[in-house]
Amino acid sequence: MLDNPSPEKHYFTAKDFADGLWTQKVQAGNVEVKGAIHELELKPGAIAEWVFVPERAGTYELHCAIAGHAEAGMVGQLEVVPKPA
Ligand SMILES: [Cu+2]
Repeated sequence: MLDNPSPEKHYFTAKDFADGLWTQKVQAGNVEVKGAIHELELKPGAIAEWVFVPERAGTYELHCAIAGHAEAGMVGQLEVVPKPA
C-alpha cells in the first residue's frame, strides 16, 4: 500500500525493482490497472495498492524523482529476500 499524506505529489521510482517483478495490479480509487508498472506518481493525499510478485532477489534503490526530493532524503532501499528452501 502506498500512501501520500503530504500536500505535495511524490514519485515511487525504483526502476530495477520494478523491472524484476510481476505486477498483478495497481488499484487506486475505482481504477484497477493491469500490466507492467515502472513508476507511480502519488498526488497529494493519494492512496494506491500495488500487488506484485518479486522475481529477483536483491537490494534495490528507491527514490522520489521530483527535483530536490531525493537530495532532501526521499530515498530508500528495497530488499527482496529469497524464500527459504
Ligand atoms: Cu517527493
